[in-house]
Amino acid sequence: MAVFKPENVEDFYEIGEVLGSGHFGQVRQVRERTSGNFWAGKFLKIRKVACSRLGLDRSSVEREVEILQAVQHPNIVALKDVFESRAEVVLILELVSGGELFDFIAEKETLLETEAIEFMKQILKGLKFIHCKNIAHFDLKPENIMLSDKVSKPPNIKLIDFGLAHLFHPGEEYKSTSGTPQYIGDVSGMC
Ligand code: PIT
Repeated sequence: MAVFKPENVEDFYEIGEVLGSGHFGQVRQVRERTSGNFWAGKFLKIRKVACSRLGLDRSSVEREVEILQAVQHPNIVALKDVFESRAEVVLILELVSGGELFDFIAEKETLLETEAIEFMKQILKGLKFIHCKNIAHFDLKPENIMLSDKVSKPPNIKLIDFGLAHLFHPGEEYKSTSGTPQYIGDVSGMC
């Protein structure tokens, strides 16, 4: 079971600028008070009343955290810590400051075939790693493929947002919540 620290995140981290936001809440830059190091804090609102439309179920946050803890890989954003207060859970994640792969490509005049190959290799390495652990991301899109920083050459790909990810148990039937049938391929031969 995932352990969420019951302490106040602000006792340990200074909260900085907003990096992104969505239906779940916000991702903000945070600074660890002891080391001065920068991280990303994902602030998730937790549903307090079962019938409310606002916030996420604690169980879905627990699932996201358990999946992130299982997927430590250079091409997947790392989870450092999890804090929990009355109404929110804060995931402390590796800071990725290179922006979205989509914007990186859009800003360039040309993308060489060798560069495209390098990006594809890194994306597929990350995906192979999670698929071999029976985990499917289920929300892979340009916004969720980021670059670690703006200086590395070649840039390092980081897959983010495991909010919809699912851990499969072999032999168990998977019921899609979206109603969209999901094709589950057999990856065992490549792991
Ligand atoms: C950053 C910068 C940023 C977004 C993120 C991290 C988000 C990361 C993320 C979100 C998730 C998840 C794992 C990672 O499960 O703009 O450093 O929902």
